[in-house]
Amino acid sequence: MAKYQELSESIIKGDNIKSKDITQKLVDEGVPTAEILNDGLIHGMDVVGKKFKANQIYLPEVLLAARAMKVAMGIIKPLLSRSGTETKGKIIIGTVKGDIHDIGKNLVGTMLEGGGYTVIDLGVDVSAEKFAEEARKNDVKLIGLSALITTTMIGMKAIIDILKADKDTADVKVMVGGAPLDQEYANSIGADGYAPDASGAVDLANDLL
Ligand code: B1M
Repeated sequence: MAKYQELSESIIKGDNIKSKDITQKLVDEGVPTAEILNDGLIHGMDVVGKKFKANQIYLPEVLLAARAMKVAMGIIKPLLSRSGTETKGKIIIGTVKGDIHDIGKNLVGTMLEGGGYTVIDLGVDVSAEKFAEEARKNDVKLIGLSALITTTMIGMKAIIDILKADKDTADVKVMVGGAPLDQEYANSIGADGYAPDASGAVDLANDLL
């Protein structure tokens, strides 16, 4: 639809003024947040990824696209998260070591908050030791790992192994996600679950906890 195409274009062109204005306009018009997110913003970012892969654009353009996405996300984030409701429990999330992609992880965090969980976001480039330390400190029952690069998703197994090796964290469940992952990979590293997208992560958390 034209309204989403314009929004996608603003992400592809890295125009953060347009991405902000169009998102705000769509919100004001009462367009469902999920449609703004999936048909406009994420669709635009998918095109950016394809162009980057095909060497049609380069890192600076991707950074501009990420900034345009972040600004738009700032508008819809409060609409995705639910405030003032009782929490269903604590979940730690983070992007694994060596990886600085955080747009998807942040979206997962926002949706989990919207789903009623308290989210402890460790940020990006998080080591296995840090995940284990924070799990012990915060007494959480679920950790969510995100990875966007094929070389960093391999690090997820080390995190699961460290958690399982310590009696204090052996029962902590681990869910994984990120563009290069699938259910088969999640099974192969001993993860308790895999979600393909942010809303799937909420369903999975509800199942696991
Ligand atoms: Co990067 N990058 N990038 N990048 N980047 C990818 C991932 C890449 C696929 C692009 C490409 O080549 N087509 C490629 C990886 C290739 C591979 O692994 N084989 C790549 C590369 C190579 C790199 C660099 C190495 C480039 C370089 O320096 N030469 C570098 C990495 C640096 C590092 O991390 N050490 C790099 C850097 C960057 C930027 C900084 C410029 C920027 C990131 C900005 C930021 O995140 N703050 C960036 C971006 C924006 C991308 C693309 C274009 C878009 C990623 C994104 O945000 N998508 C990406 C191409 C692509 O994926 N199409 C690409 C939108 C987001 C909503 O989706 O993150 O998939 P996604 O999250 C989804 C699901 O995956 C899922 O839910 C989310 C919502 O639906 N999900 C979970 C994610 N985590 C989950 C966790 C869960 C459950 C679901 O449970 C816990």
